[in-house]
Amino acid sequence: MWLPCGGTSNYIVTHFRRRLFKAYFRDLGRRRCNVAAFMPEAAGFDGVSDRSALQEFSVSNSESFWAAVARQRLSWIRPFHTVQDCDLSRGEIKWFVGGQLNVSVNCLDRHVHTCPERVALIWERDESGSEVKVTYRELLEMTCRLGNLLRRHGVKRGDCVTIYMPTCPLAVASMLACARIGAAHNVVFAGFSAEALAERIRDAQSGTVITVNQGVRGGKVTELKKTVDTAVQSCPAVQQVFVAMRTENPVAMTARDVEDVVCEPAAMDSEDVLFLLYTSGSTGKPKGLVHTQAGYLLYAALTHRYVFSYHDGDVFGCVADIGWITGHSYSVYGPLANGGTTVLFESTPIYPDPGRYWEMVQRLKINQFYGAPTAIRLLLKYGDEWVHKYDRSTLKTLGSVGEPINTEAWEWYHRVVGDGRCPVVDTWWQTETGGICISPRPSDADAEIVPGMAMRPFFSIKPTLMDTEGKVLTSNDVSGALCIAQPWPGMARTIHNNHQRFIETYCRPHPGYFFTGDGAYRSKEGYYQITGRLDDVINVSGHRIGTAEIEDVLVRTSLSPGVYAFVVLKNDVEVQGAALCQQLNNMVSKKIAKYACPDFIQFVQRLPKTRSGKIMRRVLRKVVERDLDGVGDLSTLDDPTAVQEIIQGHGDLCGKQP
Ligand code: 6R9
Repeated sequence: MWLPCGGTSNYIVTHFRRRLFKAYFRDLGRRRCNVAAFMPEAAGFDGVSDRSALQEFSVSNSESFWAAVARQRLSWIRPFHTVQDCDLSRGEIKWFVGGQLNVSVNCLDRHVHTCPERVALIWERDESGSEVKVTYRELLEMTCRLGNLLRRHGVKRGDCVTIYMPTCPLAVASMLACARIGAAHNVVFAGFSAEALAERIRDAQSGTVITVNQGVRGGKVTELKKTVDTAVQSCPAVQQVFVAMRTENPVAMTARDVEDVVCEPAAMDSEDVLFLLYTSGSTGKPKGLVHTQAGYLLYAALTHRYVFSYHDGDVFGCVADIGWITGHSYSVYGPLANGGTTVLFESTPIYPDPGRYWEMVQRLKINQFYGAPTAIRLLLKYGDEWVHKYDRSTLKTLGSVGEPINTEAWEWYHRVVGDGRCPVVDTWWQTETGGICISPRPSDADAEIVPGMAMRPFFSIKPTLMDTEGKVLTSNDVSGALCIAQPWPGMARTIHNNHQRFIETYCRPHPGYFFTGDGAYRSKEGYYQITGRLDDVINVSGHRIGTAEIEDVLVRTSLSPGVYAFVVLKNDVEVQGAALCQQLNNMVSKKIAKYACPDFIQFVQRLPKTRSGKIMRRVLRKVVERDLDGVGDLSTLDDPTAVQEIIQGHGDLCGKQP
């Protein structure tokens, strides 16, 4: 329509503009409101109107992002004055400087004020069907009693307490009691030998040990107290050992003095040590990675909330042992900081039968299930019936952690366990990173998830790939060494008593970046896929290739093997020997390239693994190199007889006795 010049037209145009503007702002308001409903802090971030803007903001304004989140999500005794003071090249990392808080108050007291009877812990005991629930009020009482007990026995702020206990409420209360009185904890996996335990107690200079009389796992009793007795013989600094009775109901332990249930929390500086956790190094001694108070807790809480989409009232089922960083961040600190209900799993995936996880999901009405690919692969072998038997309709998110999850296992997890309706989050992180760094979620509800890919960086995480010369790879569809380009609050601060080793391992390889030691591929779409430890990269005919890539192909045959190729067969494999080798070689040749075919394939019963299921590849390499003196730290090995079998088999295969 033609409009004459003059007032009318002006009016129409302005009116039209106004309507347009209104609509525009309404829409903006809605988007803002959406992103603020997703994360309330986002309302205060300039220009952040949707989730991708929020992600960008968190990376380019990481200080403002973390400052807002820290103020909103932690209770402070004294506010911080400096958000961060970091120099990655010198390995100096400080967050929330000047701030004081108490981690146990953040995990307990503030929830006791609002909802004392909410269940904090569900202890899924080894004996299936005998779970014990512990409310926030009860857990605070247990923690305070233990805190007072430790204080009465001279444990002070800055001391280190070693906890050698199975996954149970008392172990959690012990961790929190340390946090309450300002002592650091050092949880040692209760499957480790006396020697491994002693080494960790000595290195941590720990004067106090907390343990239980006996452990029970998979129906087997282990003499934990006896192991401690043996260990402490070579630990002159140990002055006292506290022993709890595993058979006692922890809730029944409450009949003591009334004053005991109050334990004054220590005001801790943000950068005081919260805990040490030992992880095996590639050579020599295990490393005691050090995490501090505020940054670690905040990072564990935020990742727990957003990666798993954890909401109030959900039951979170992380089946990791508390002796692993996964148990620290996602069975204890993350869920409790968020006031959540968390499952403590004491058993194994196949006790009393391979339906254990799913029967538990049904009985405890678990909403998020978080486990390791090694267990998923094991259960897959037993078939779908064990899963179908149980109602899994409460499940909303499935998580995987610890190693690359191969496509077959991912698909089974998604299709069979999750009935194809739950997002599967393959979460990449390390003891060093404190919490999840790369994971498909958070992202839009309908954003694609690619099987076996960790995909997207978490808030403020800036992954960077380096080529072999140490140059930053900027394009997509490339592989390189995975580094993280800026500090984040959850990262480890040092290696206990060996800052030099910290610098050399993580800071020196790529100055200004945190070096993870893992390799990764960035896809055409910009998604990250972890290809495994860089020392697991093999160089065949000049091509660098991650062992995970070959494994993924081998596993997709109906045969299910491992690596070198060291190959573990499923029970029902009928083809054997040379014919089988040929078949495997053909597969690799077709799916990757001829050059990637293994020269030797050794069939083995099992592989040397750590307790958390990681294959100890350097042990395999040393066997092949016949350098048995050079195998390094074996203290985390699950079953040493596996190594003997492999040495024997290798000798047979190569026609020589080892
Ligand atoms: C949390 C944890 C860390 C190493 C890490 C990497 C491997 C962990 C992974 C993964 C591929 C994943 N890893 N998660 N590899 N995809 N989703 O496992 O800590 O015991 O310190 O091990 O585990 O190699 O560097 P930690």
